[in-house]
Amino acid sequence: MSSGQTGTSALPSTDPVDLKEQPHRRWNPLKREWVLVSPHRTQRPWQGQTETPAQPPVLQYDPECYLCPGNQRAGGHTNDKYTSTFVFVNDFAALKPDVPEFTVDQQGLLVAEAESGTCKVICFSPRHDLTLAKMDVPSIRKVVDVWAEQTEELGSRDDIGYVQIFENRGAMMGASNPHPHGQIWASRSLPNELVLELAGQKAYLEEHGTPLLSAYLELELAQGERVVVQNDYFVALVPYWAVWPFETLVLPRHRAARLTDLDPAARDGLANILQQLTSTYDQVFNVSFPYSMGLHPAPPDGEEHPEWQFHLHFYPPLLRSATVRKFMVGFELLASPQRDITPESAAETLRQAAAKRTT
Ligand code: H2U
Ligand code: ZN
Repeated sequence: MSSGQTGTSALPSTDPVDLKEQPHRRWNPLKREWVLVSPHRTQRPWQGQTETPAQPPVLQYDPECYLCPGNQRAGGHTNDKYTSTFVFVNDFAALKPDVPEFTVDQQGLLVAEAESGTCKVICFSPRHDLTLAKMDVPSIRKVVDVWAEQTEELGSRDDIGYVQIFENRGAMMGASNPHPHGQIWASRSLPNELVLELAGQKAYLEEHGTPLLSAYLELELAQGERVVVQNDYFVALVPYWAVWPFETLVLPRHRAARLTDLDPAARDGLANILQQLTSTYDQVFNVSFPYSMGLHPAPPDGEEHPEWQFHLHFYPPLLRSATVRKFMVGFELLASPQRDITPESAAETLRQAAAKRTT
C-alpha cells in the first residue's frame, strides 16, 4: 500500500447510532458532491412499476445474434469466427474520427465545439449464453488484456483525450443484446465524470499528501463494514457515498494510475475480482444482475498523475427485488442524489450473497 494515511483507529466509527435510522447526507470526495441517505424510507410501500426479469439465453450460438462469431452485423459487416474475444469499430458510432473543426460561443450561452473520437464494441466471449459472472477467470483475463491493449492503442493517439471502457449489462440498463459484450468510447475531450474525479483526486492529494483512493481503501479495510469481496490485488466495496442501492467500487491494493500499470499477477487479480463480484451480484435476487460498469484509469496524457488511482465503478439499478428498480427522478434530478438502504446494509446483503455463491 502506498497510502501514507495514519491513525485510522482514532477515527470515529462510521456507524454512530443514528446513521442507521436517521436521514443524513454523505460526502463523495471523488465527485465533490453530497448524497442524501434516508434509511427510514425502506419500509415504504411500492405499488409502482415492476420489471420483468430477462430470461437468460439458452443458445450457445444464436444464428440471429449480430455479435456471435461468423454472423452478419446490422451494419452489413461479418464477424470473424472468433474463439475468445473480438473487437470491432461500432457500426453506429456516437463519435467519429474526422469531423469539421468549429466552435460556437454566443455570450457564453450558446456554446458548442466539434468533438471527435472512436467507438468500438468488444465481444467478451464467442459463447452467446455466457456473462462475466459465468465466464471462468482465464477467459475474463483475456478481456482484461483487450481492455489494456485498447486503452494503450487508442490512448496513444494525439486526437484522443480519454478512453472510456464500459459494459451495459442487461436490458434494464439499455444493453441491446444479451451476448456478453462491452463498449469503448474514446473521445478527444475529457468527459464530465472524469473532469470531476480528476479535480477531486487532485484536491485531496494537495490537501492530505496521499492519493484519495489509496487512503480511502486503507480506511475501508480497517473498518471492513463496506467490503464485499477481495483478493491479494483488488477489493470490491460499497462506497460510503454510494448512490445506487448496490453500487460498488473496485480498487487495486497497490499503486496503479492505469490498467496498463498492472503486472500480469495483478491483471489475474482483476479478472478474479470481476468474477467474484459479478457472480455475487447474480446471487442477490437470483437473476442475472443488470448493471452499467466502467473502468476509470488516469487520462492518457503522458502525465504521471500521482493523484489518480485506477478503479472501476459498478452501477446496478435494482433496489428491492429482481423486479423493483431504483429510479433517478424527482429530488435526484432536481436537487441531489438520494438513497434509502444504507451502504453498510447493502454491503451486508452482498456479503451474504457472496457466501451463498461459495457454499
Ligand atoms: P449495447 O448493448 O451496450 O447497446 O452495445 C451494443 C453496441 O453494438 C451498440 O453501441 C453496436 C451498437 O451500436 N452494434 C454494431 O456496431 N453493429 C451491429 O450490427 C449491431 C450493434
Ligand atoms: Zn450471440
